[in-house]
Amino acid sequence: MYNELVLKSVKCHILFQICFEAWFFGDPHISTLDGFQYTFNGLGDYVLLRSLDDFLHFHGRTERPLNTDGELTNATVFSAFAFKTNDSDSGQIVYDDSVSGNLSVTVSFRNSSCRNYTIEDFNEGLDFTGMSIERSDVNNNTIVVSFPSGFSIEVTPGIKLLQLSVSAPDDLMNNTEGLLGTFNGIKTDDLQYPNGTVISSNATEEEIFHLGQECKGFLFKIFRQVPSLRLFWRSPSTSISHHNLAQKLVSFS
Ligand SMILES: [Ca+2]
Repeated sequence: MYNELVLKSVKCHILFQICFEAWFFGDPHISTLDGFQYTFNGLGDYVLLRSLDDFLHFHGRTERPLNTDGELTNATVFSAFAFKTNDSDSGQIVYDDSVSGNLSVTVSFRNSSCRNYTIEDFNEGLDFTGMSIERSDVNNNTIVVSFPSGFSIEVTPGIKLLQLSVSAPDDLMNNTEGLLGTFNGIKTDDLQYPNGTVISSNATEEEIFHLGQECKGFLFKIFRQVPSLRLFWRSPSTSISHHNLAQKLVSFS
């Protein structure tokens, strides 16, 4: 971890940018770019971060993992991420234990063709239009996606889930919405409905769950308005009908 932080600091220093980081683990515990931490139990596709100028789009998908008997568990975990900017190719990283390294990467090029990769393909790093992807030289299970703006994501496979770390340049401040928060240096306003209504940073898990459902609804509204922003082109491995079970999965205390 120490070496990783040093490496990021060096990278940011070279870019003359201050980096802010967000991260989350399984049964998603999210830490926003402003450092607000919460537990999120939504099931489906969500806006993790969208820049208000509509340039950067970063989505995440949660699913219910299978247990050793092949049955769906009552947990939700992040299973896929998708990302693009308005002048880049589109990328998708999916947890896939049938491939080496458990990460299946698909890049959809601006000419509408696409190609699949595994982590070994990024040993030397590959440059795409508007983004680059490389295997981390700190943790060789990790894929690092970097955009020229300084925004970068690191995806690491866990046990039937994906872990994520995000670095954002200060240029993104006052220009984000989504589950990674309203990035402005203020922790207490990170949980906002898409209409801008702020909910309390002391919100219950149930209130946060409903916020997440709004974020999901917002994602679908974006799709209706701008179909090209449907970043995921692979269906979830669990049926869409399972999304209706989301409420039942969460036992709010
Ligand atoms: Ca904030």
